[in-house]
Amino acid sequence: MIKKNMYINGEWVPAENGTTRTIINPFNQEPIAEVAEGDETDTQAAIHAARSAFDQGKWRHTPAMERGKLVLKIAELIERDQRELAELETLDSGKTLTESLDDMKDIAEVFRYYGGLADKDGGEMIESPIPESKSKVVREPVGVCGQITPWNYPLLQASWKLAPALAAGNTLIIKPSEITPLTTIKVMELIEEAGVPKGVANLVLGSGPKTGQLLAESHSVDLISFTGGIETGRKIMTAASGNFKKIALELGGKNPNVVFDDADFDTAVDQALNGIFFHAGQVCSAGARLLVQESIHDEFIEALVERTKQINLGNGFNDSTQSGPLISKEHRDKVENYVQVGLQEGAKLVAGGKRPETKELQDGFFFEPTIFTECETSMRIVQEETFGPLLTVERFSTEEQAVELANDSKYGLAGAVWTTDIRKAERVAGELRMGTVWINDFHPYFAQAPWGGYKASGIGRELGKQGLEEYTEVKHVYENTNPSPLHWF
Ligand code: TXE
Repeated sequence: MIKKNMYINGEWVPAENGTTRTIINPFNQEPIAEVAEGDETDTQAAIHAARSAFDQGKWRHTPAMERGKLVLKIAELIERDQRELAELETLDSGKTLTESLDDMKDIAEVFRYYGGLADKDGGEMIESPIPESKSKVVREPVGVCGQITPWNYPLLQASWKLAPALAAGNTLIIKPSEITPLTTIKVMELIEEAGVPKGVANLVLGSGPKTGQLLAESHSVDLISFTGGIETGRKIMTAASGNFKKIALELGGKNPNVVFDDADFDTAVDQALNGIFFHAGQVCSAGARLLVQESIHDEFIEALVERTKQINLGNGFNDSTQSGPLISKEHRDKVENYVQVGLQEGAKLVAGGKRPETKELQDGFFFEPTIFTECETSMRIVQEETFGPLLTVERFSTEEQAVELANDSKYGLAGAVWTTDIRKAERVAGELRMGTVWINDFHPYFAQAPWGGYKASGIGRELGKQGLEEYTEVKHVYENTNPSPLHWF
């Protein structure tokens, strides 16, 4: 069994009070690891280490090019160990190994992108309106960053936070989800191997209320970056107000996938399936709300249901598996409960809606890919994030109605539009109130483009240039080149 500790001030340490947590495989509930379970005392020690490393250490004064090289080195180490990392991710999250291997490639690219970007912003001279003066604008690291990540893309989400924070010269404390810490622990080992100075990157393990909450509250932390659920996001925002620390929140979505009748039918069906059922719907940008134009509705649903029934659930380590289990018992309960909600609201269940009966899947947290048709926008199953393999289908007749329905949500993370009329696609993309809009595609994201949400989907952006800027403060330095008395008084 894997046994792991926390990484605080360059040392691997158990929890101060000796507590540990057993990590289980969601495919069969077998224990796979025993890890330290920290609390406020350990979190405080990590904050102190990061604070000292920022205030007294050399890290923030290290030339950006040197920091960039270290981040590039981490990318290389992730690539070297990608197989081990992918296997750990599949063990811990249940996702397929193919998917985990793809994640590791993306993760290495995220480190590589920010490693390369570290020294590209040399500040800016601006034209001062005052004679005999110089004015420049520079970016500096924010300071100590608290980073809290979820369980659906454990290492991917961590990489979006770790790489830019390090490239920009910050010190940090990362707290992965208590149920999926294994790949983040392994990457912290790689960060140590790469030679990042002690105290710069710290890892705390434990529950949200006992560790993450303190990161959000502490006045010694300058920035909190969180990816997770909307209710936890609200708590973090409130806690962060104590010292007005910078906040970055990614809080999920209920993302519309809009299909017009002139779309390439087979491609749109195939991608609608992928949009929702990829990783059992446990994706913040899952296309959980399908909006289909009236004229093709019945034919589209028929094709979709037929394909949905063929999805192969199983062990993420089997090549034939297309989708793994849900992450936990609690999470499956939540998804299962939404099926009852949908039925009570009058939606029509046309696929799934229950746990699979297959014998080999009984010990895992599996749930069948589920589709509800005849949904109304006002229904809870349409408005609330299920975060599981549950698709709701609404109908629309006109372009205006499609836009109106798609925007009728408190969320605004992502959405897609399918049509062969590119002018229409661009009009609709322009009207959607979302941080990402895909035209004739679903799910692509990459290190070079910003990711984040409008409305209740969050605050700030990760990835892209913006993802680095989030980890910087902007300073204006003004110099009078010919100082003389004012004689005002
Ligand atoms: O998330 P939490 P949960 C959504 C999804 C899911 C719901 C709840 O709808 O069903 O959220 O999932 C830490 N202070 N998303 O309960 O609690 C926690 O330890 C500080 C969307 O698992 O938000 C973990 O590290 N931190 C999402 C992290 O917050 C706290 C991905 C996320 O857990 C804390 C995951 C506290 N008081 C779930 N309480 C997305 N945006 O992609 C918990 N945490």
